[in-house]
Amino acid sequence: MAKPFRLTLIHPCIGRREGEKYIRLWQMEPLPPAVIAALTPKDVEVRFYDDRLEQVAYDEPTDLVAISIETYTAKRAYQIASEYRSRGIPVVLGGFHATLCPDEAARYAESVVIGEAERIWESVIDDYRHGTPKKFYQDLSRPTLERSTPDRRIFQGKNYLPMRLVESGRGCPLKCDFCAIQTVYQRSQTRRPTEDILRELRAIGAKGKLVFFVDDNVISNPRLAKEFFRELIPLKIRWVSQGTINAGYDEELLELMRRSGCQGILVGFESLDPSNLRSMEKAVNTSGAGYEQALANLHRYGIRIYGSFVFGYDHDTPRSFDNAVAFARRHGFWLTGFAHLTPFPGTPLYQRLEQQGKLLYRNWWLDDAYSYNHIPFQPSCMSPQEIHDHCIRARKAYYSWPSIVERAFHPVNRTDLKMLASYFMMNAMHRKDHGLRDSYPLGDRSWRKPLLEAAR
Ligand code: B12
Ligand code: SF4
Repeated sequence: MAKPFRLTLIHPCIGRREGEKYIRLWQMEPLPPAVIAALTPKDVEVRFYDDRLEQVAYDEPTDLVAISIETYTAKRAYQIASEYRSRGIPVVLGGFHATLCPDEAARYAESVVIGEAERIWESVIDDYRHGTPKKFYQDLSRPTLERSTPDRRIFQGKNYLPMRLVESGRGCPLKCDFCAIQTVYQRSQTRRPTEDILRELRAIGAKGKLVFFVDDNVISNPRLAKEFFRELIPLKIRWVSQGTINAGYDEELLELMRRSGCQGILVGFESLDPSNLRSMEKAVNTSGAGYEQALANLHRYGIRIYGSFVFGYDHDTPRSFDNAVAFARRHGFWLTGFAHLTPFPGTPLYQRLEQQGKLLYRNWWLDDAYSYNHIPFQPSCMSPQEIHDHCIRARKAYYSWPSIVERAFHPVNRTDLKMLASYFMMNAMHRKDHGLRDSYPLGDRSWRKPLLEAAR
């Protein structure tokens, strides 16, 4: 009998400080390797290592290694790829960063998958089985998501946060200039068949549990979102997701969100300054009746808010940070992100900053001088250091105990004891996170070899 083909899937961490373990804080089940496992032919032997939680067994025999990369994990992924390739094992890279920078990824791997894997992954396996691999695999159109139910068997024995991650749709039709989603999915969205999602929710025993729909914008097509939420009601789950502020202007949508178990959504407010919102092309935030009205409506339906702000646009001043903290506290946001603007490769923002000569590194994600929370471009409004310091200060103020306790008393946060317990746990995790991650290295600092370049 022929030996089975062996595939090793890897989910890389961002990096590691010399001699230290990775930060043990936000580790949830990673869906990309589980979807790749589901697309892999059944006769292939699949193993999975999560580099955030465990040591990768480089010497374990395998025929092919597949690594999912994001921009923040690219350097670490290339280190892992080099380890395997120095042992003669071929590596395939895929995911967001491989799609945004395929030529760069191709320097450190035998093959690169550009875009979504649903229609092409089987042919990659087949080519490797027959010794005829190609350098690039690309699906130019968007696949349907009928085969995208993750194979969660790869998570067995790994200790993830209890929250269940489920995809209901992929992509977003909007065009915020900083967002990698709009570049990768070309401002489009696809949805998984509702039956598949409901089956998956039942299979993972989601009733009564907290589910995170990882969609980039769960309400971007209100008609389809409403149909989906109607179908969700009988399952009696509790869910959180990501969406845009216009959800707050549609009472029918809000009612269905509430009835289907929505506990909260992450909303990108990005800025309180309309000129900044115009430059980032976030028109959805300036249309409609305004933030105040939308938030009052969302809260009336019991929907908690994870607010997200970004700093570094031309009209930001030190006061913008204080205003954002005050706004988030006044509205009792469950959680809030205060992030600096990050130019991800391939985005309109990156191209603009590059043309203006404002990028401080050639490829910040690979540069040894760059680390997490550093601002890789020259903002017009303040110095990179000022933006960094104000972001840290905003997080400290927002996650101070007086602010956490004050927000806990907001009516939307104190209605449900289970959610209140989770409120304190999540806020405490954020409080810890901002100190731990500051200046965190990209790539493992103890890895000193040069990255192994592949044949072109
Ligand atoms: C859930 C999520 C998180 C969770 C992590 C969950 C976990 N598992 O631990 C949390 C909230 C903690 C998080 C954190 C961060 N995230 Co995040 N996150 C997501 C989100 C919303 C969903 C990811 C997901 O599960 N997708 C579903 C899978 C199935 O889709 P997929 O990854 O696209 O996979 C398909 C293809 O890309 C391809 N593919 C993927 N991998 C591979 C590998 C191979 C070998 C092949 C062949 C194909 C392939 O095939 C798949 C099927 O078609 C995405 C946005 C998104 N829609 O993907 C952002 C996203 C991945 N995150 C992003 C970022 C920036 C971050 C942070 C850095 C934010 C920050 N500043 O701290 C952090 C740190 C990330 C880290 N790596 O440690 C960016 C990455 C951008 C980029 N250029 O890399 C994204 C794209 C969001 C965005 N708006 O731009 N995140
Ligand atoms: S709404 Fe969100 S997902 Fe959509 S383009 Fe803007 S930032 Fe990206």
